[in-house]
Amino acid sequence: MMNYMGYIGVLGVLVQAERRFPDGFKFGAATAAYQVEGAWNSSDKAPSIWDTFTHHQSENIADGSSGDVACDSYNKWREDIELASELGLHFYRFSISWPRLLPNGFSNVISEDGVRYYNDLIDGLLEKGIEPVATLYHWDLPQNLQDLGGWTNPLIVDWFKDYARIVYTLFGDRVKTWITINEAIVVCEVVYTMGSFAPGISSPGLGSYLCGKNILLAHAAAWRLYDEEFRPMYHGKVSLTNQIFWIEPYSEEFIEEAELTMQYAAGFYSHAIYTKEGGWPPTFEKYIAEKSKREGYPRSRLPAFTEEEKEFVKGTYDFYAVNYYTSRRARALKPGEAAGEWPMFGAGEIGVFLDVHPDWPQAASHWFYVNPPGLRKLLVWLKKNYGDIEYMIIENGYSTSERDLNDIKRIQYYEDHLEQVLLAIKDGVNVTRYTAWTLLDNYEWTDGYTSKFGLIDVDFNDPARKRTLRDSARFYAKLIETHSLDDINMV
Ligand code: PNW
Repeated sequence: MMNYMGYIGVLGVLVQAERRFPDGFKFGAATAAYQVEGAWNSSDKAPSIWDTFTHHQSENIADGSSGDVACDSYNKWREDIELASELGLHFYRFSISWPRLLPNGFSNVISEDGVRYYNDLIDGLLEKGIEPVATLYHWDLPQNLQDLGGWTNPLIVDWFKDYARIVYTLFGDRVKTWITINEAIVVCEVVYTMGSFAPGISSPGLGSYLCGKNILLAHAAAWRLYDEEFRPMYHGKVSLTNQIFWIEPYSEEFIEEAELTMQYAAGFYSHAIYTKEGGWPPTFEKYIAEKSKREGYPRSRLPAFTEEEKEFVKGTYDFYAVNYYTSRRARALKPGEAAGEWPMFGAGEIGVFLDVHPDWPQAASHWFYVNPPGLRKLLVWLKKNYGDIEYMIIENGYSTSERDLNDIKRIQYYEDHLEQVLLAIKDGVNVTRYTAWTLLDNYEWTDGYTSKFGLIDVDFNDPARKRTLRDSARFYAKLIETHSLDDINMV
Protein backbone atom coordinates (compact mmCIF):
# COMPACT_ATOMS: atom_id res chain seq x y z
CA MET A 1 0.00 0.00 0.00
CA MET A 2 1.17 3.51 -0.71
CA ASN A 3 2.78 5.77 1.80
CA TYR A 4 0.59 8.81 1.93
CA MET A 5 2.96 10.96 4.02
CA GLY A 6 5.65 10.19 1.47
CA TYR A 7 3.94 11.68 -1.50
CA ILE A 8 2.41 14.69 0.20
CA GLY A 9 5.94 15.52 1.22
CA VAL A 10 7.03 15.26 -2.41
CA LEU A 11 4.14 17.44 -3.54
CA GLY A 12 5.20 19.93 -0.93
CA VAL A 13 1.79 20.62 0.53
CA LEU A 14 2.63 19.76 4.10
CA VAL A 15 1.46 22.66 6.18
CA GLN A 16 3.01 23.14 9.60
CA ALA A 17 0.04 24.55 11.45
CA GLU A 18 -2.18 22.06 13.17
CA ARG A 19 -4.93 21.02 10.85
CA ARG A 20 -7.53 19.73 13.29
CA PHE A 21 -11.24 20.17 12.77
CA PRO A 22 -13.32 21.75 15.53
CA ASP A 23 -14.97 19.38 18.00
CA GLY A 24 -18.39 18.41 16.77
CA PHE A 25 -17.52 19.01 13.09
CA LYS A 26 -19.19 16.22 11.09
CA PHE A 27 -18.05 14.30 8.02
CA GLY A 28 -20.35 12.48 5.63
CA ALA A 29 -20.79 11.30 2.06
CA ALA A 30 -23.62 11.80 -0.40
CA THR A 31 -25.48 10.03 -3.20
CA ALA A 32 -28.73 10.66 -5.09
CA ALA A 33 -31.60 8.30 -5.88
CA TYR A 34 -31.40 8.27 -9.69
CA GLN A 35 -27.63 7.94 -9.61
CA VAL A 36 -27.49 4.86 -7.36
CA GLU A 37 -30.82 3.10 -6.89
CA GLY A 38 -31.55 1.50 -10.27
CA ALA A 39 -34.80 -0.53 -10.12
CA TRP A 40 -36.25 2.15 -12.37
CA ASN A 41 -39.50 0.27 -12.95
CA SER A 42 -39.70 -2.15 -10.04
CA SER A 43 -43.05 -2.57 -8.37
CA ASP A 44 -45.25 0.52 -8.86
CA LYS A 45 -42.48 3.07 -9.42
CA ALA A 46 -43.39 5.53 -12.17
CA PRO A 47 -40.89 7.00 -14.64
CA SER A 48 -39.03 10.16 -13.79
CA ILE A 49 -37.80 12.70 -16.35
CA TRP A 50 -34.37 11.02 -16.21
CA ASP A 51 -35.90 7.64 -17.12
CA THR A 52 -37.58 9.25 -20.12
CA PHE A 53 -34.53 11.31 -21.11
CA THR A 54 -32.05 8.42 -20.96
CA HIS A 55 -34.42 6.03 -22.75
CA HIS A 56 -35.47 8.39 -25.53
CA GLN A 57 -32.55 10.81 -25.91
CA SER A 58 -29.63 8.51 -25.18
CA GLU A 59 -27.58 10.37 -27.80
CA ASN A 60 -27.22 13.07 -25.13
CA ILE A 61 -25.48 10.65 -22.76
CA ALA A 62 -21.71 10.17 -23.24
CA ASP A 63 -21.92 6.36 -23.26
CA GLY A 64 -25.60 6.09 -24.18
CA SER A 65 -26.30 4.51 -20.80
CA SER A 66 -29.05 5.02 -18.22
CA GLY A 67 -29.59 4.69 -14.49
CA ASP A 68 -31.89 1.68 -15.01
CA VAL A 69 -29.64 -0.44 -12.79
CA ALA A 70 -26.91 2.01 -11.71
CA CYS A 71 -25.34 0.72 -8.45
CA ASP A 72 -28.44 -1.39 -7.79
CA SER A 73 -28.62 0.27 -4.39
CA TYR A 74 -32.35 -0.43 -4.32
CA ASN A 75 -31.31 -4.03 -3.66
CA LYS A 76 -27.83 -3.51 -2.25
CA TRP A 77 -28.54 -0.82 0.35
CA ARG A 78 -27.30 -3.05 3.17
CA GLU A 79 -23.90 -3.23 1.52
CA ASP A 80 -23.83 0.57 1.06
CA ILE A 81 -24.58 1.09 4.75
CA GLU A 82 -21.88 -1.43 5.65
CA LEU A 83 -19.36 0.56 3.58
CA ALA A 84 -20.52 3.89 5.02
CA SER A 85 -20.00 2.37 8.45
CA GLU A 86 -16.56 1.05 7.52
CA LEU A 87 -15.56 4.61 6.58
CA GLY A 88 -16.88 5.83 9.92
CA LEU A 89 -19.23 8.38 8.32
CA HIS A 90 -21.06 10.58 10.80
CA PHE A 91 -23.87 11.06 8.31
CA TYR A 92 -25.03 9.76 4.93
CA ARG A 93 -26.85 12.03 2.52
CA PHE A 94 -29.24 10.28 0.12
CA SER A 95 -32.23 11.50 -1.87
CA ILE A 96 -35.78 10.27 -2.05
CA SER A 97 -37.18 9.44 -5.47
CA TRP A 98 -40.48 11.31 -5.81
CA PRO A 99 -41.92 8.88 -8.42
CA ARG A 100 -40.85 5.87 -6.33
CA LEU A 101 -42.69 7.16 -3.28
CA LEU A 102 -45.65 8.75 -5.11
CA PRO A 103 -46.21 6.85 -8.37
CA ASN A 104 -48.86 9.39 -9.41
CA GLY A 105 -46.64 12.35 -8.66
CA PHE A 106 -49.58 13.51 -6.55
CA SER A 107 -50.05 12.48 -2.94
CA ASN A 108 -53.21 10.41 -3.31
CA VAL A 109 -51.28 7.14 -3.83
CA ILE A 110 -48.27 6.17 -1.71
CA SER A 111 -46.14 3.22 -2.80
CA GLU A 112 -45.76 0.58 -0.12
CA ASP A 113 -42.50 -0.60 -1.64
CA GLY A 114 -41.22 2.95 -1.77
CA VAL A 115 -42.02 3.48 1.89
CA ARG A 116 -40.42 0.17 2.84
CA TYR A 117 -37.24 0.95 0.91
CA TYR A 118 -36.63 4.32 2.57
CA ASN A 119 -37.62 2.99 6.00
CA ASP A 120 -35.10 0.17 5.63
CA LEU A 121 -32.40 2.57 4.51
CA ILE A 122 -33.04 5.06 7.33
CA ASP A 123 -33.34 2.39 10.02
CA GLY A 124 -30.24 0.59 8.71
CA LEU A 125 -28.21 3.81 8.93
CA LEU A 126 -29.43 4.59 12.42
CA GLU A 127 -28.58 1.07 13.60
CA LYS A 128 -24.99 1.76 12.60
CA GLY A 129 -25.01 5.14 14.30
CA ILE A 130 -24.98 7.04 10.98
CA GLU A 131 -27.25 10.07 10.77
CA PRO A 132 -29.56 10.05 7.72
CA VAL A 133 -29.61 13.36 5.81
CA ALA A 134 -32.30 13.35 3.13
CA THR A 135 -32.81 15.40 -0.03
CA LEU A 136 -36.39 15.72 -1.26
CA TYR A 137 -35.55 16.64 -4.84
CA HIS A 138 -32.39 15.54 -6.62
CA TRP A 139 -33.63 16.01 -10.20
CA ASP A 140 -35.87 12.97 -10.75
CA LEU A 141 -39.20 14.72 -11.29
CA PRO A 142 -42.17 12.42 -11.96
CA GLN A 143 -42.64 12.44 -15.75
CA ASN A 144 -46.38 13.09 -15.46
CA LEU A 145 -45.68 16.36 -13.62
CA GLN A 146 -43.21 17.35 -16.33
CA ASP A 147 -45.99 16.71 -18.84
CA LEU A 148 -47.92 19.43 -16.99
CA GLY A 149 -45.02 21.89 -17.28
CA GLY A 150 -42.86 20.67 -14.40
CA TRP A 151 -40.95 23.45 -12.64
CA THR A 152 -42.27 26.11 -15.03
CA ASN A 153 -45.85 25.57 -13.80
CA PRO A 154 -46.54 27.62 -10.64
CA LEU A 155 -48.86 24.83 -9.39
CA ILE A 156 -45.73 22.79 -8.67
CA VAL A 157 -45.38 24.78 -5.47
CA ASP A 158 -48.42 22.92 -4.10
CA TRP A 159 -47.42 19.59 -5.65
CA PHE A 160 -44.01 19.80 -4.00
CA LYS A 161 -45.51 20.83 -0.68
CA ASP A 162 -47.90 17.83 -0.80
CA TYR A 163 -44.96 15.52 -1.51
CA ALA A 164 -42.94 17.12 1.31
CA ARG A 165 -45.83 16.55 3.72
CA ILE A 166 -45.87 12.82 2.93
CA VAL A 167 -42.09 12.56 3.33
CA TYR A 168 -41.97 14.45 6.65
CA THR A 169 -44.92 12.41 7.95
CA LEU A 170 -43.32 9.08 7.01
CA PHE A 171 -39.69 9.75 7.92
CA GLY A 172 -39.55 12.94 9.99
CA ASP A 173 -39.38 11.05 13.27
CA ARG A 174 -35.92 9.76 12.27
CA VAL A 175 -34.54 12.23 9.69
CA LYS A 176 -33.56 15.53 11.34
CA THR A 177 -31.59 17.22 8.55
CA TRP A 178 -33.43 17.91 5.31
CA ILE A 179 -32.38 19.38 1.98
CA THR A 180 -35.43 20.44 -0.04
CA ILE A 181 -33.87 21.11 -3.47
CA ASN A 182 -30.48 20.00 -4.77
CA GLU A 183 -28.83 22.68 -6.92
CA ALA A 184 -31.63 24.80 -8.30
CA ILE A 185 -29.10 26.29 -10.72
CA VAL A 186 -28.79 22.90 -12.40
CA VAL A 187 -32.54 22.22 -12.28
CA CYS A 188 -33.24 25.57 -13.96
CA GLU A 189 -30.14 26.81 -15.77
CA VAL A 190 -28.51 23.60 -17.00
CA VAL A 191 -31.93 22.33 -17.98
CA TYR A 192 -33.53 25.36 -19.60
CA THR A 193 -30.57 27.53 -20.59
CA MET A 194 -28.48 24.73 -21.98
CA GLY A 195 -31.17 22.14 -22.69
CA SER A 196 -28.62 19.47 -21.90
CA PHE A 197 -30.18 17.73 -18.87
CA ALA A 198 -33.60 16.06 -18.54
CA PRO A 199 -36.20 16.94 -19.72
CA GLY A 200 -34.04 18.41 -22.52
CA ILE A 201 -36.07 21.58 -23.09
CA SER A 202 -34.21 24.68 -24.22
CA SER A 203 -35.75 27.99 -23.13
CA PRO A 204 -32.89 30.25 -22.10
CA GLY A 205 -33.73 33.35 -20.13
CA LEU A 206 -37.42 32.39 -20.03
CA GLY A 207 -38.08 28.83 -18.85
CA SER A 208 -34.99 29.06 -16.65
CA TYR A 209 -36.40 32.10 -14.81
CA LEU A 210 -39.94 30.72 -14.42
CA CYS A 211 -38.32 27.59 -12.99
CA GLY A 212 -36.12 29.72 -10.71
CA LYS A 213 -39.02 31.58 -9.18
CA ASN A 214 -41.21 28.48 -8.75
CA ILE A 215 -38.43 26.46 -7.21
CA LEU A 216 -37.78 29.19 -4.61
CA LEU A 217 -41.49 29.29 -3.77
CA ALA A 218 -41.64 25.47 -3.60
CA HIS A 219 -38.65 25.37 -1.27
CA ALA A 220 -40.25 28.04 0.91
CA ALA A 221 -43.56 26.15 1.03
CA ALA A 222 -41.76 22.97 2.13
CA TRP A 223 -39.72 24.87 4.76
CA ARG A 224 -42.82 26.63 6.16
CA LEU A 225 -44.73 23.36 6.29
CA TYR A 226 -41.94 21.78 8.33
CA ASP A 227 -41.60 24.84 10.52
CA GLU A 228 -45.29 25.00 11.36
CA GLU A 229 -46.34 21.37 11.57
CA PHE A 230 -43.29 19.17 12.06
CA ARG A 231 -40.59 21.17 13.85
CA PRO A 232 -42.57 21.31 17.12
CA MET A 233 -42.51 17.47 17.20
CA TYR A 234 -39.19 16.62 15.57
CA HIS A 235 -36.89 19.63 16.07
CA GLY A 236 -35.08 19.13 12.75
CA LYS A 237 -33.46 21.54 10.29
CA VAL A 238 -34.40 22.27 6.66
CA SER A 239 -32.68 24.21 3.86
CA LEU A 240 -31.90 23.91 0.16
CA THR A 241 -28.41 23.36 -1.24
CA ASN A 242 -26.80 25.56 -3.88
CA GLN A 243 -23.99 24.53 -6.17
CA ILE A 244 -21.83 27.58 -6.72
CA PHE A 245 -18.83 28.16 -8.97
CA TRP A 246 -16.49 30.66 -7.29
CA ILE A 247 -16.11 33.58 -9.71
CA GLU A 248 -12.78 35.33 -9.60
CA PRO A 249 -12.18 38.69 -11.34
CA TYR A 250 -9.53 38.57 -14.11
CA SER A 251 -8.01 41.66 -12.49
CA GLU A 252 -9.04 44.57 -10.24
CA GLU A 253 -10.65 46.15 -13.27
CA PHE A 254 -13.31 43.45 -13.43
CA ILE A 255 -14.51 43.22 -9.82
CA GLU A 256 -17.95 44.46 -10.86
CA GLU A 257 -18.29 41.78 -13.58
CA ALA A 258 -17.25 39.06 -11.14
CA GLU A 259 -19.68 40.34 -8.52
CA LEU A 260 -22.58 40.51 -10.99
CA THR A 261 -21.82 36.92 -12.03
CA MET A 262 -21.76 35.85 -8.37
CA GLN A 263 -25.16 37.49 -7.93
CA TYR A 264 -26.38 35.31 -10.80
CA ALA A 265 -24.55 32.10 -9.79
CA ALA A 266 -25.20 32.34 -6.04
CA GLY A 267 -27.62 35.21 -5.50
CA PHE A 268 -30.33 33.89 -7.80
CA TYR A 269 -31.19 31.09 -5.37
CA SER A 270 -30.03 32.74 -2.14
CA HIS A 271 -30.90 36.42 -2.05
CA ALA A 272 -34.64 35.83 -1.74
CA ILE A 273 -34.12 33.45 1.20
CA TYR A 274 -31.08 34.73 3.08
CA THR A 275 -31.20 38.54 2.93
CA LYS A 276 -33.29 41.04 4.92
CA GLU A 277 -34.75 42.68 1.82
CA GLY A 278 -35.57 39.39 0.02
CA GLY A 279 -36.47 39.11 -3.66
CA TRP A 280 -34.00 38.92 -6.55
CA PRO A 281 -30.48 40.34 -6.20
CA PRO A 282 -31.06 44.03 -7.14
CA THR A 283 -28.12 44.37 -9.57
CA PHE A 284 -29.18 41.26 -11.44
CA GLU A 285 -32.90 42.15 -11.44
CA LYS A 286 -32.16 45.61 -12.87
CA TYR A 287 -29.84 44.19 -15.52
CA ILE A 288 -32.44 41.70 -16.81
CA ALA A 289 -35.28 44.26 -16.66
CA GLU A 290 -33.35 46.73 -18.81
CA LYS A 291 -32.19 44.05 -21.22
CA SER A 292 -35.73 42.65 -21.60
CA LYS A 293 -36.97 46.15 -22.41
CA ARG A 294 -34.31 46.62 -25.10
CA GLU A 295 -35.35 43.26 -26.53
CA GLY A 296 -38.96 44.46 -26.85
CA TYR A 297 -40.55 42.39 -24.08
CA PRO A 298 -43.52 44.08 -22.36
CA ARG A 299 -42.10 43.10 -18.96
CA SER A 300 -38.90 41.63 -17.56
CA ARG A 301 -38.19 38.05 -18.53
CA LEU A 302 -37.34 37.57 -14.86
CA PRO A 303 -40.74 37.18 -13.20
CA ALA A 304 -41.18 39.65 -10.34
CA PHE A 305 -41.94 38.59 -6.77
CA THR A 306 -45.02 40.21 -5.23
CA GLU A 307 -44.45 41.72 -1.77
CA GLU A 308 -46.39 38.81 -0.32
CA GLU A 309 -44.19 36.27 -2.14
CA LYS A 310 -41.06 38.08 -0.96
CA GLU A 311 -42.23 37.75 2.64
CA PHE A 312 -43.17 34.11 2.06
CA VAL A 313 -39.67 33.15 0.82
CA LYS A 314 -37.60 35.35 3.13
CA GLY A 315 -35.99 33.59 6.08
CA THR A 316 -36.96 30.05 5.03
CA TYR A 317 -33.71 28.45 6.16
CA ASP A 318 -32.09 26.80 9.15
CA PHE A 319 -28.55 26.77 7.68
CA TYR A 320 -26.78 27.55 4.39
CA ALA A 321 -25.81 24.48 2.35
CA VAL A 322 -23.28 24.74 -0.44
CA ASN A 323 -21.94 22.32 -3.05
CA TYR A 324 -18.54 23.37 -4.36
CA TYR A 325 -16.46 21.85 -7.16
CA THR A 326 -14.88 24.47 -9.37
CA SER A 327 -14.19 28.14 -10.24
CA ARG A 328 -14.18 30.55 -13.19
CA ARG A 329 -12.54 33.89 -14.00
CA ALA A 330 -14.70 36.79 -15.17
CA ARG A 331 -14.05 39.88 -17.28
CA ALA A 332 -16.14 42.14 -19.51
CA LEU A 333 -16.79 40.95 -23.06
CA LYS A 334 -14.71 42.70 -25.68
CA PRO A 335 -16.72 44.36 -28.47
CA GLY A 336 -18.13 41.66 -30.73
CA GLU A 337 -16.81 38.86 -28.52
CA ALA A 338 -18.98 35.83 -27.74
CA ALA A 339 -19.54 34.73 -24.16
CA GLY A 340 -17.12 31.80 -24.37
CA GLU A 341 -17.76 28.16 -23.81
CA TRP A 342 -19.45 28.44 -20.41
CA PRO A 343 -23.04 29.36 -21.10
CA MET A 344 -24.04 28.43 -17.57
CA PHE A 345 -24.17 31.16 -14.95
CA GLY A 346 -25.16 33.95 -17.24
CA ALA A 347 -22.17 34.24 -19.51
CA GLY A 348 -24.44 34.86 -22.47
CA GLU A 349 -27.11 36.63 -20.48
CA ILE A 350 -25.11 39.17 -18.52
CA GLY A 351 -22.35 39.97 -21.01
CA VAL A 352 -19.51 38.61 -18.93
CA PHE A 353 -16.69 36.49 -20.33
CA LEU A 354 -15.88 33.44 -18.22
CA ASP A 355 -12.97 31.06 -18.50
CA VAL A 356 -10.56 29.07 -16.34
CA HIS A 357 -7.08 29.94 -15.16
CA PRO A 358 -4.41 28.01 -17.11
CA ASP A 359 -2.97 26.75 -13.81
CA TRP A 360 -6.18 25.01 -12.74
CA PRO A 361 -5.88 21.30 -13.65
CA GLN A 362 -8.89 19.65 -15.26
CA ALA A 363 -10.73 16.72 -13.68
CA ALA A 364 -12.61 14.18 -15.82
CA SER A 365 -15.77 16.29 -16.18
CA HIS A 366 -15.71 18.87 -19.00
CA TRP A 367 -16.78 21.69 -16.63
CA PHE A 368 -14.44 20.78 -13.80
CA TYR A 369 -11.14 22.65 -13.18
CA VAL A 370 -9.53 22.44 -9.77
CA ASN A 371 -9.09 25.61 -7.68
CA PRO A 372 -9.07 24.83 -3.93
CA PRO A 373 -8.74 28.45 -2.69
CA GLY A 374 -12.06 29.14 -4.43
CA LEU A 375 -13.82 27.20 -1.67
CA ARG A 376 -12.46 29.42 1.11
CA LYS A 377 -13.19 32.61 -0.86
CA LEU A 378 -16.70 31.39 -1.60
CA LEU A 379 -17.41 30.63 2.07
CA VAL A 380 -16.16 34.07 3.09
CA TRP A 381 -18.27 35.69 0.32
CA LEU A 382 -21.35 33.78 1.49
CA LYS A 383 -20.89 34.91 5.09
CA LYS A 384 -20.46 38.51 3.94
CA ASN A 385 -23.63 38.36 1.85
CA TYR A 386 -25.89 36.09 3.90
CA GLY A 387 -24.65 36.53 7.44
CA ASP A 388 -23.06 34.71 10.32
CA ILE A 389 -25.18 31.58 10.15
CA GLU A 390 -24.40 27.86 10.06
CA TYR A 391 -22.72 26.73 6.82
CA MET A 392 -22.60 23.13 5.62
CA ILE A 393 -20.60 21.80 2.68
CA ILE A 394 -23.09 19.35 1.31
CA GLU A 395 -21.05 18.21 -1.75
CA ASN A 396 -17.39 18.36 -2.78
CA GLY A 397 -15.39 15.78 -4.69
CA TYR A 398 -13.27 14.91 -7.72
CA SER A 399 -13.84 13.03 -10.97
CA THR A 400 -11.52 10.66 -12.80
CA SER A 401 -12.09 8.64 -15.94
CA GLU A 402 -10.17 5.54 -14.88
CA ARG A 403 -11.13 2.85 -12.41
CA ASP A 404 -8.04 3.60 -10.36
CA LEU A 405 -7.92 2.26 -6.82
CA ASN A 406 -4.76 4.23 -6.06
CA ASP A 407 -6.50 7.56 -6.68
CA ILE A 408 -3.82 10.02 -5.61
CA LYS A 409 -5.41 13.00 -7.39
CA ARG A 410 -8.71 12.49 -5.59
CA ILE A 411 -6.92 12.32 -2.21
CA GLN A 412 -5.04 15.48 -3.10
CA TYR A 413 -8.30 17.21 -4.06
CA TYR A 414 -9.88 16.27 -0.73
CA GLU A 415 -6.86 17.31 1.28
CA ASP A 416 -6.50 20.65 -0.51
CA HIS A 417 -10.18 21.50 -0.16
CA LEU A 418 -10.42 20.41 3.47
CA GLU A 419 -7.45 22.64 4.20
CA GLN A 420 -9.38 25.55 2.69
CA VAL A 421 -12.37 24.66 4.86
CA LEU A 422 -10.12 24.95 7.92
CA LEU A 423 -8.85 28.32 6.69
CA ALA A 424 -12.43 29.53 6.18
CA ILE A 425 -13.22 28.43 9.74
CA LYS A 426 -10.20 30.46 10.91
CA ASP A 427 -11.62 33.38 8.91
CA GLY A 428 -14.69 33.10 11.11
CA VAL A 429 -17.12 31.16 8.90
CA ASN A 430 -19.18 28.75 11.01
CA VAL A 431 -18.80 25.60 8.89
CA THR A 432 -20.19 22.54 10.68
CA ARG A 433 -20.27 19.74 8.10
CA TYR A 434 -18.35 18.43 5.12
CA THR A 435 -19.88 15.98 2.65
CA ALA A 436 -17.83 14.02 0.13
CA TRP A 437 -19.40 13.53 -3.28
CA THR A 438 -19.70 10.63 -3.54
CA LEU A 439 -19.73 7.42 -1.51
CA LEU A 440 -19.46 5.19 -4.57
CA ASP A 441 -19.12 5.55 -8.36
CA ASN A 442 -22.54 6.08 -9.84
CA TYR A 443 -24.55 7.36 -12.79
CA GLU A 444 -22.99 10.74 -13.54
CA TRP A 445 -25.92 12.24 -15.49
CA THR A 446 -24.98 13.05 -19.11
CA ASP A 447 -21.49 11.62 -18.52
CA GLY A 448 -23.14 8.24 -17.88
CA TYR A 449 -20.58 5.94 -16.28
CA THR A 450 -17.59 7.63 -17.94
CA SER A 451 -16.68 9.92 -15.06
CA LYS A 452 -16.20 8.56 -11.59
CA PHE A 453 -16.51 10.53 -8.37
CA GLY A 454 -16.54 7.61 -5.91
CA LEU A 455 -14.51 6.96 -2.78
CA ILE A 456 -15.50 3.42 -3.69
CA ASP A 457 -15.13 1.81 -7.10
CA VAL A 458 -18.13 0.00 -8.60
CA ASP A 459 -17.77 -2.60 -11.34
CA PHE A 460 -20.63 -1.72 -13.69
CA ASN A 461 -19.81 -4.74 -15.88
CA ASP A 462 -20.48 -7.08 -12.99
CA PRO A 463 -24.15 -7.94 -12.45
CA ALA A 464 -23.36 -7.98 -8.71
CA ARG A 465 -21.97 -4.40 -8.99
CA LYS A 466 -18.97 -5.32 -6.86
CA ARG A 467 -17.81 -2.43 -4.67
CA THR A 468 -14.10 -1.92 -3.85
CA LEU A 469 -12.60 0.71 -1.54
CA ARG A 470 -10.22 3.17 -3.18
CA ASP A 471 -7.24 4.69 -1.36
CA SER A 472 -9.29 7.89 -1.09
CA ALA A 473 -11.82 5.93 0.99
CA ARG A 474 -9.05 4.90 3.38
CA PHE A 475 -7.81 8.49 3.46
CA TYR A 476 -11.31 9.71 4.31
CA ALA A 477 -11.76 7.03 6.98
CA LYS A 478 -8.47 8.07 8.61
CA LEU A 479 -9.45 11.71 8.48
CA ILE A 480 -12.73 10.93 10.22
CA GLU A 481 -11.00 8.73 12.78
CA THR A 482 -8.33 11.33 13.67
CA HIS A 483 -10.47 14.44 13.03
CA SER A 484 -7.36 16.05 11.59
CA LEU A 485 -5.46 16.34 8.33
CA ASP A 486 -2.14 15.95 10.15
CA ASP A 487 -2.32 12.41 11.42
CA ILE A 488 -3.18 10.55 8.25
CA ASN A 489 -0.49 7.96 7.83
CA MET A 490 -1.70 5.40 5.35
CA VAL A 491 1.30 3.06 5.44
C1 PNW B 1 -23.70 17.89 -8.83
N1 PNW B 1 -21.91 21.54 -13.97
O1 PNW B 1 -23.97 18.08 -10.18
C2 PNW B 1 -24.83 16.99 -8.35
O2 PNW B 1 -25.46 17.40 -7.18
C3 PNW B 1 -24.48 15.55 -8.33
O3 PNW B 1 -25.65 14.81 -8.56
C4 PNW B 1 -23.40 15.25 -9.33
O4 PNW B 1 -23.13 13.90 -9.50
C5 PNW B 1 -22.15 16.00 -8.87
O5 PNW B 1 -22.42 17.38 -8.69
C6 PNW B 1 -20.98 15.86 -9.81
O6 PNW B 1 -21.32 16.33 -11.08
C7 PNW B 1 -23.38 18.94 -11.05
O7 PNW B 1 -22.19 21.35 -15.17
C8 PNW B 1 -23.82 18.86 -12.37
O8 PNW B 1 -21.17 22.46 -13.64
C9 PNW B 1 -23.34 19.73 -13.34
C10 PNW B 1 -22.41 20.67 -12.99
C11 PNW B 1 -21.95 20.75 -11.67
C12 PNW B 1 -22.44 19.87 -10.71
